[in-house]
Amino acid sequence: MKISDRLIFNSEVKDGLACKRPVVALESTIISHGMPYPQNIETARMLENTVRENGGVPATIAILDGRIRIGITEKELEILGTSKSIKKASRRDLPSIIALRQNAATTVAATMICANLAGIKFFATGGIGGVHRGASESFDISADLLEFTRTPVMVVCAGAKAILDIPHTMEYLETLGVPVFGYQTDEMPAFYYRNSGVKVPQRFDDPTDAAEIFRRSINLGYKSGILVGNPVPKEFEMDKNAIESKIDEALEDAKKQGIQGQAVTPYLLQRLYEITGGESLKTNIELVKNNAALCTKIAVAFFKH
Ligand code: PSU
Ligand code: MN
Repeated sequence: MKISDRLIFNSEVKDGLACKRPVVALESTIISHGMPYPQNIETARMLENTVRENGGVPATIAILDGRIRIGITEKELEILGTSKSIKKASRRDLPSIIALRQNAATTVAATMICANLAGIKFFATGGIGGVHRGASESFDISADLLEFTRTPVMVVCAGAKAILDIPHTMEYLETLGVPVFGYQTDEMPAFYYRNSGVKVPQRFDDPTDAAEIFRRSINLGYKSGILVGNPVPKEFEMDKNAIESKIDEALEDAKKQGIQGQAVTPYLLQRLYEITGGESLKTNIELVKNNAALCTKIAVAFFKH
C-alpha cells in the first residue's frame, strides 16, 4: 500500500488543495501534550479560524487509528485534546504508529513529513524543538532540527522554546545548512519574549519576500525546509528575567523527577504553566496565533504569483 493511501483529507483541505488555495498545516502535539484542556481545544479551533480569516485553508495534522489525518473533525479534535493515550509522534515513530493503528499527535518533524506527503508547503507552530540546555551531558537535541534538511516545508515559529539552549540551537541549524529568517527582527525570538540576543543570518520585513525566498529555494532544487522566527507581539511578551528564573525552577524539577526523552518538553511546559499561574499559557496561545496569521500571509503571497 502506498503511504498516500494512508492520508485522509477533510473536505475543506481536499477542496483547498484541488483549487491550489493556500493551505497551512497546524501541528497536534501542542493540543495533546503542550497545553491543558480545555484551552488546547479552544486554541486549536481559534488557530484554524485565524488561518481562514487571513485567506488560507487550515489543515490540522494528527494520526488516528494509524491513518494520517490532513484536517481533522470536531470529534477528532476532542479525542486529541482529552484522551490520555495519545502518543507523541516524531519521525522515528510514524511507521509503527501507522502499522499498529495507533493514535498520535504529530511533532514539528512529523507534521512537516505529513504536510509534505499531502502537498502542503506551509506550517505554523509555536516553538520548534531544539538543543536542550545541558545537551553536552544529555545529548538531547530534537529531531525537529534534522527534519529541516529533509523536508521542503516552510515553518513559522516564535523561536525555539525558551526552555532550550538557543545559541546552540542556532549553531546546530547553521551546521545543518538550514535557512533561518527573522520576521521584522535581526534576532532569533525566544518564544516567551522577543529577543534572544542571538542574531539571525537574514531578516525579511514583508511576507511576499518570504514567499519569494521559498520559491528560490525550490528552484535551486533544495529539498530542505526554511525556518521563520516571528517574535511574540510586544503586548503579550513575558519579562525575560522573571520567566528565565521560572524556567530554571522547572528544569530543576524535571531533573529531580528524572524526566527524560520525549517527556521532557511536555513536562517543562506543564510545570511552567503551574509556576507562572497560567501566564505562560496565555503568551503561548498568543504567539501561535501570531504565527498562524503570518504563515497564512506568506502562503497567500506564494499562491498569488
Ligand atoms: N512548542 C510548544 N509546545 C509543544 C511543542 C513545541 O510550545 O508541545 C512540541 C512540538 O510538537 C515540537 C516538540 O515538535 O514539542 C519537540 O519535542 P522534542 O523536544 O521531544 O523533540
Ligand atoms: Mn528530546
